[in-house]
Amino acid sequence: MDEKKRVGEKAADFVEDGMVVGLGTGSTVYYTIMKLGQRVKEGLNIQGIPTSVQTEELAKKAGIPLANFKDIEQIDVAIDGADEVDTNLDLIKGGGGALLREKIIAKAAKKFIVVATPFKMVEKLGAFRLPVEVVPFGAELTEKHIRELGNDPILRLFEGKPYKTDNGNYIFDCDISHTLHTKELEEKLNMFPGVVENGLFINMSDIVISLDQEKNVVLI
Ligand code: ABF
Repeated sequence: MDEKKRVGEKAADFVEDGMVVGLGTGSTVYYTIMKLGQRVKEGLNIQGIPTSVQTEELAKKAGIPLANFKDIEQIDVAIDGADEVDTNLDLIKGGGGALLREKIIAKAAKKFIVVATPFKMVEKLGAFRLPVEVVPFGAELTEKHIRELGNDPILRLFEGKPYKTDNGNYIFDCDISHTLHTKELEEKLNMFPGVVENGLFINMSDIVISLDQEKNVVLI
């Protein structure tokens, strides 16, 4: 889609020679990765750190050299999509199931850039269900804890079976539409031992790339 392409490709402008780049997952950052692949062919020297198996395969196809965590000192910039972006630039992520690796890499990056078409921009987070990644062991118990918080967890399924993340975990998609304090919720959910991580990315984005009403690319 043209909007995703324009937003995704713009993010590639923030990548400079010698950088280690966190490569996000999804259909918008797809265009960032393709653009970076093109720039690599033209001589750009970067190393990518993928946030999912899917992105690892895409980056390899695009010709982007990949790094191991043990070989790098820092991640200069991470670029990723989002499911929702609010007016504080807080995010819901994880619709694609890659939230854990996405958060590890976004947190570690010196700069975190989000690529999001206008459809993703909201006043308040929560129309999209919040993905919460949980270990399969005792998942019923973890589900109960999340339910007690009032977040109506629904186990994500794939072909009739529990969906498994790249880390072998399950995802509960949770209703947070009534939540006013997202930072508090992010922390509360992660306090349950069975929860690995959740898709609230609060106070993490440095720049959001989107389109304005005239469809110009804008940096927010
Ligand atoms: C990602 O971007 C995920 O967290 C999210 O599910 C996905 C959705 O974005 P897109 O519309 O770009 O595929 O990083």
